[in-house]
Amino acid sequence: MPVEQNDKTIVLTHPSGASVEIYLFGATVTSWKTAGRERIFLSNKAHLDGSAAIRGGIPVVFPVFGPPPSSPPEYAALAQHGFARTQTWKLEKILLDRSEGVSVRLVAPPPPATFPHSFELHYVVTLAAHELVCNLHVLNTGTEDFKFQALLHTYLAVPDVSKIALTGIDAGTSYKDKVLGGAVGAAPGGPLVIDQQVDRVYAKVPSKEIGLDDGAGDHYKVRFRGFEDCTIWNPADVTGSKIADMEDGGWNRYVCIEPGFVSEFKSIKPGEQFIGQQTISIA
Ligand code: TA6
Repeated sequence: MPVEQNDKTIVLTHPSGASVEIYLFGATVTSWKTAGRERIFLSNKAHLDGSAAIRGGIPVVFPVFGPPPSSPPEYAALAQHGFARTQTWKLEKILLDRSEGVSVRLVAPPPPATFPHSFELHYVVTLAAHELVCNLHVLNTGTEDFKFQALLHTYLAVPDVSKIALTGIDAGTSYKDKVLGGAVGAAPGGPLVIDQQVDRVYAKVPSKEIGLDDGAGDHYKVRFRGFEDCTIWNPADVTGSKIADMEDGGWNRYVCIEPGFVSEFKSIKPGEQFIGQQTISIA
């Protein structure tokens, strides 16, 4: 069976042998295997019982990224990275089940009562032989404009983060450096290596494509549409060792490449839909 569900997870299996596991809690992709290898980092200390957002995988960040803004009040009251990653989603439909791809659509429950906005949130995950596509759909079902931030917080597994190289961040792309208290910089162009903690929100990345050389022979491309920004995060030992649900030394075994719409808020009109897409392929 290419799509199997139990009370906690959905597992998609492709005829090539590739597979994806999605937790209903947060609609969090927790595993993506191709060619017999795990491509997604999941901390061995992650809480998988719904008691906290899952550490690792691909958490869905919505409707705010990072700490919430100080106003309006219903946004200010939100938790870091919003509520979508701690809601229990449902499998709504199997969209495709063939060799070209196996695809499912999940739907989020209504938002908390303290967030009185009308919208529908769907997530479509499609698995092909060498590719994983994640589409976040936000539909404004209300009568007023609806504003939000959204991001896919993808933890890609790498053997040794100090040996990787990231490409595709065009010279001059402006970024906010959260390690330096939000200082603004401009990317120099050329490959980015992780030789210290990195937490940067690159705004409106022109290429909309980040390349990852994992330093051990694998090359990934992370392409995005709808999403315009991309956060690159690795906490290194200095911050990673303080994260309670991070496995020992885990920070050395992943890089977060996070396409999103987060450098400002996206606003959609009544009846309008936003689709943020991330495609990860193995070259
Ligand atoms: O996307 C990067 C980031 O916002 C970092 O600042 C870092 O704190 C990380 O997300 C993890 O956030 P979390 O709430 O999952 O601990």
